[in-house]
Amino acid sequence: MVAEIISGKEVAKTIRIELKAETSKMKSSGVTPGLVVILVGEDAASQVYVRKKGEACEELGIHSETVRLPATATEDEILRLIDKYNADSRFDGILVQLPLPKQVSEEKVLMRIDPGKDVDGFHPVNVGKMVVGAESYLPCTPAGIQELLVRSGNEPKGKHVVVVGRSNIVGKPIANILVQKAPGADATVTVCHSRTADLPGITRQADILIAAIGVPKFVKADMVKDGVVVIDVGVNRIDDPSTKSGTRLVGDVDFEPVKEKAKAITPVPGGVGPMTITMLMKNTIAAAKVHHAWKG
Ligand code: L34
Repeated sequence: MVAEIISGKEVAKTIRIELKAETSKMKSSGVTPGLVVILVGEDAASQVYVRKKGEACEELGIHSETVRLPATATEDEILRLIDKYNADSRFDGILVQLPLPKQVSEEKVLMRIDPGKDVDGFHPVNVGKMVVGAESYLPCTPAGIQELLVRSGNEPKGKHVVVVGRSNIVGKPIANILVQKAPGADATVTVCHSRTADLPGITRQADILIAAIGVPKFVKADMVKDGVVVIDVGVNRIDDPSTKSGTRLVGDVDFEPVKEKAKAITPVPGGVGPMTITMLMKNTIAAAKVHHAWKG
């Protein structure tokens, strides 16, 4: 089997057209959604992601501001900034880009964000709502994965989904979302990680394999079964002297050989990444609707 390539870029484009229609309607009744993105430090990948978030806001008519703090910023400084934006009604969403420098507690920072403005879905209140299946802001990467599965005709219902990776940003939330008794979910979910015994034995059982472990080309062809659907969440920059920049983006999946066995697979770049950004836009628009009691 040679896999169909699931283009996150194309699906994201379609969703953005839908979202643009929403923001246009909202604007005509005087509501402009607003998002503030806080970026601490100089991490090169974070700079790229944050820039893309600003561009997506621009495209959809969402008011956005990016606040850049030096890597030496103190926890207190960041907490005070969050307090300021919690109280600023021009902003419906607040996002603090991760990772944060080591002197800053991620947990403290995320807990300071008003859960009603937590468009990342990282606040424990929203995490709790997600786990019990209540309505909440779903974390953007997992929400994007779910949307990509459904819109590409790969409904998770009744399927064995194997997640490789247990981060708070991807592994844990996607497992929770897909195990829910709900449309677009209803899967049987297994979560594997760095301490899993016989990991290949488990990944080979996957109907849908979600690779979010952060190791370039970790998933090899002999770790998947024929006809698997592969979602590659990894965004790893590796050296490649044959390119102009000297580097190249690869996922957590050994793409070429795995593609030969899979039914469908997401590429890197152009797979999950653009979906993450689009789900952030969706959450920001949803938050604005709540804040303005907008019924449309
Ligand atoms: N708070 N921190 C917070 N929220 C998030 O949702 C994120 N994440 C992850 C890292 N930290 C975060 C992102 O925004 C990962 N992430 C993210 C966002 C966008 C892309 C990848 C990861 C993306 O657009 N990727 C492009 C390639 C970008 C490039 O050229 O480097 C792609 O096509 O995959």
